[in-house]
Amino acid sequence: MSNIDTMLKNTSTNQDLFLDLNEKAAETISGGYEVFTIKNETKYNLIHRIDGKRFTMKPNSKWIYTAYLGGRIRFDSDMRKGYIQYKRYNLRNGGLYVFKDNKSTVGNPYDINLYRRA
Ligand SMILES: [Ca+2]
Ligand SMILES: [Ca+2]
Repeated sequence: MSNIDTMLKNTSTNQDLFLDLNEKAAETISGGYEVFTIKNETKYNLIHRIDGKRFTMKPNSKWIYTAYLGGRIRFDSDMRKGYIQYKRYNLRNGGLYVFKDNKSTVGNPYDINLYRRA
């Protein structure tokens, strides 16, 4: 990997914030619903639930969701069959979230996570 590639990679990583599990405490829902965007930057078809409803998102897709029950997402972050590691986040109105490979877990090249980009 060239230095430029490395720089771009670092820049891109820094723009993605780890989700705050305590966002729930700070959020105020206006108008009774929340609108947020989720992108899938992994190579997987990602199954996830938002407020209990099941969705499957193909790689490179970008969806805008409207959530009426708080915008809580749940997904299996371990892409291996036979391994389930659920993650749950409370998404917020106006947020942009991205599914990406989780590079922080060097021992597991098969896990993904959801990161906040805006
Ligand atoms: Ca799995
Ligand atoms: Ca929410």
